[in-house]
Amino acid sequence: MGFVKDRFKVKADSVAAEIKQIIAEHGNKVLGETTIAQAYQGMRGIIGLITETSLLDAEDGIRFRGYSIPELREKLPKAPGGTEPLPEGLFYLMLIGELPSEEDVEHLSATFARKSHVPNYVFDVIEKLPISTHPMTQFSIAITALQKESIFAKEYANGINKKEYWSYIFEDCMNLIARLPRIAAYIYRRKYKNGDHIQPNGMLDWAGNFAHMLGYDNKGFYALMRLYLTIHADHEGGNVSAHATHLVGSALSDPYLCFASGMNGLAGPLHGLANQEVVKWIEDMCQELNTNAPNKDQISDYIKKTLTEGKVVPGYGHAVLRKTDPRFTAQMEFAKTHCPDDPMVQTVWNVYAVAPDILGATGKIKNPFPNVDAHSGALLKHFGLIEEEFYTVIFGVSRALGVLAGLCWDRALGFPIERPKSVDTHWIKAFIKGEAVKED
Ligand code: AMX
Repeated sequence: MGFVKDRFKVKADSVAAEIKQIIAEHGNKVLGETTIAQAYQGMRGIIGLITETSLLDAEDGIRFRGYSIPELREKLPKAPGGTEPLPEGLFYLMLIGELPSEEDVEHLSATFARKSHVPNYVFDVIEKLPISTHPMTQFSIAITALQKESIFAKEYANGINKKEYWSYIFEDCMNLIARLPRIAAYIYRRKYKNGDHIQPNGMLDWAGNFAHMLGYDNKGFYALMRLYLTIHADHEGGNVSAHATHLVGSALSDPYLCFASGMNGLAGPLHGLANQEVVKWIEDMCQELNTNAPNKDQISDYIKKTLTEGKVVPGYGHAVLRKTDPRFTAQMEFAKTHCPDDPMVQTVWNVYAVAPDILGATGKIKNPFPNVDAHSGALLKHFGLIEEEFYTVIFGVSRALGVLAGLCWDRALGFPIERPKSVDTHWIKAFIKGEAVKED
């Protein structure tokens, strides 16, 4: 795998030594209290995970190894003549902890291209599924089928020293990342383009080749894919897709099994499926109002109606963020350059103009601002990728970069099997009364 793997090992050894010292000297220091409400309500705010790749601040948004999204758009290497960062560069940053050089990114692009072959039996598995199967289900099944290729699983079965786990996990992660665009594009072309598949172009970067295999060979779409696959890659460790990947990995399941689990979580409407839901919500609104350019009053009424019907307004709200998501802002800036007059893009902006006040006025929605999913669908639609059921798969291809870099760190740092304590409501009632309850 070459110098990236060697550099990762050097970094990981040094961080592992630091962590050992931190635990020895400060292991008993209290990180926070846990309340009954937190135990019942999704564990919000409990610090119980270590994720080295990125850190989320409620006000500032996501930072990857300390770098914000605007900084990354400026500092990460770009394709020749390109305007947006190459996601391979972000992967390097998350893995190694330092900004890559142009050569580092070229090396990763070439490595992914070289490793991208997908065995035919995976396509056969996809072909056996009904064409109507949701693209995320097809994606998850294909990733699980590919598990047969896991080097870690084979070596583990042969018997390996704990100290070597990280090395095989690393190889599996690289192979899986390399193969995902081909699998995703295959699912897209099978479902929406009559199985008219497009062969990979090994000269292109990871995102450019994905755009090419999807069938959108234009500069604007290449730029969108590079931006999209960069900004969706990671959002610290507690979100469902990252946490699921990490949790399953703690049982020493190989990266294929872990990532399929993460994708099954990303497929939920409160997580990654929200990008598809946003487009459906806008289209339903336009259909009901019989216009493709609803005005702000009409949009306000439709938001209120959605709330009255007990539904969520997709693309708004967040478990941690308390401001407009910088990933939304990055896409808005991209749209201002590439497609400011697109009717759906304009509607996204008009929703943004009115939704925060209405959602805020409910008094219960903690974050009335847009998240990443509020904008992405309108951009994809603009470039002709109109099949919104596929959007979460693109999110998933990107998310692989973060969660699999995280998995490499998990094994390199020797993290143990994850097993938080759970209790039942009987236990909680006894605890409230101050009675002792027997624990496992
Ligand atoms: N529309 C309507 N109601 C909303 C809302 C929204 N956009 N966001 C939150 N609420 C409601 C919650 O459903 C909850 O209602 P309840 O008390 O009746 O159960 C109440 O407001 C409090 O929720 P919260 O603490 O503000 O949010 P949360 O941490 O529980 O949930 C999230 C966060 C993202 C699931 C939620 O905001 C939501 O459902 N948003 C819409 C779906 C969406 O856009 N998801 C994508 C998130 C980003 C991602 O992972 N890709």
